[in-house]
Amino acid sequence: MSDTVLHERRDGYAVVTLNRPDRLNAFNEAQHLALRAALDECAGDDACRAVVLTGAGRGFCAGQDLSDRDPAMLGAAPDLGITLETFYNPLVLQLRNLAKPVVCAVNGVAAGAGANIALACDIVLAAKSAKFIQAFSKIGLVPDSGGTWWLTRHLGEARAKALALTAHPLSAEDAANWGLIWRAVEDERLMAEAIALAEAFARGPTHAYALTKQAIHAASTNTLEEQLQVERALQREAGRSDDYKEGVAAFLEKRAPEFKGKRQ
Ligand code: T3D
Repeated sequence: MSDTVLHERRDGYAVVTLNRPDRLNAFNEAQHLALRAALDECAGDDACRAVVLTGAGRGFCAGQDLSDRDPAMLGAAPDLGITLETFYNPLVLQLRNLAKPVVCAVNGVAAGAGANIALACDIVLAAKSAKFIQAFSKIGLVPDSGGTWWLTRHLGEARAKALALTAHPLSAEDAANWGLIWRAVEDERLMAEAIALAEAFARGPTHAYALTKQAIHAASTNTLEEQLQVERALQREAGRSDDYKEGVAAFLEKRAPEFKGKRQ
């Protein structure tokens, strides 16, 4: 695998690191392909029960590598609809639909698509020094990689529009206080906290986590009546799993559960 992404398998989880630190881990094609491959590997490995996504160096990700878009080199403008369709949109959906928890440890600036890829993860922790920047308007673009969706849903139109139109750098603490991310943590605690979450998830009921993700995703468009039906169907499935039997038995026996993370 290309070294634009580091993929470390640990006991029960994986740490995936964007690794182009001299470009603040901006995406070129190689990094896109390597990240997709790493996530595919995590998805196909039953023993990998959680993923931590982070960045090498002082940034998390500065979005698209703009040196690959230099008009002086390219001449005619590329069709950005095609690059979204080919690279960014599938990546967002891959992160969101991975059937195991994805923890994003935002170690530094997250700009453009880099901010929105972070928001596609299930739990976002950010170092207090990190910032989230919808940098698109600075270069005449529209927020992509789900940015208009996450911002509007999490923050409402007023804040979504202000962040997108001004490219205001949102501090990690404001992002947490506004409900855009889970928590802002001291810089030196970031990886320890992300790893602690992944270790806990690696011992958890993986299939129930996948169903929980599905239910929460469905809630964003469903009526209450529809959502109650979704919960009924997913709970029926969770209730048939060995992990559910184990969870109840462990509770009654006053011991810690030993979840296997399997579907059945
Ligand atoms: O094109 C398509 O396929 C459509 C999809 C688009 C998705 C997008 O993400 S569009 C948005 C692209 N991203 C940006 O516009 C952000 C550009 N970067 C910045 O605004 C700033 O770098 C930051 C605010 C992120 C950080 O600022 P700062 O002052 O902390 O760092 P810096 O000095 O600007 O950057 C450090 C180095 O990284 C620097 O290189 P150098 O001078 O040390 O050799 C800089 O050029 C490089 N870098 C940062 N971001 C990018 C980048 N190089 C290429 N592409 C980048 N996006």
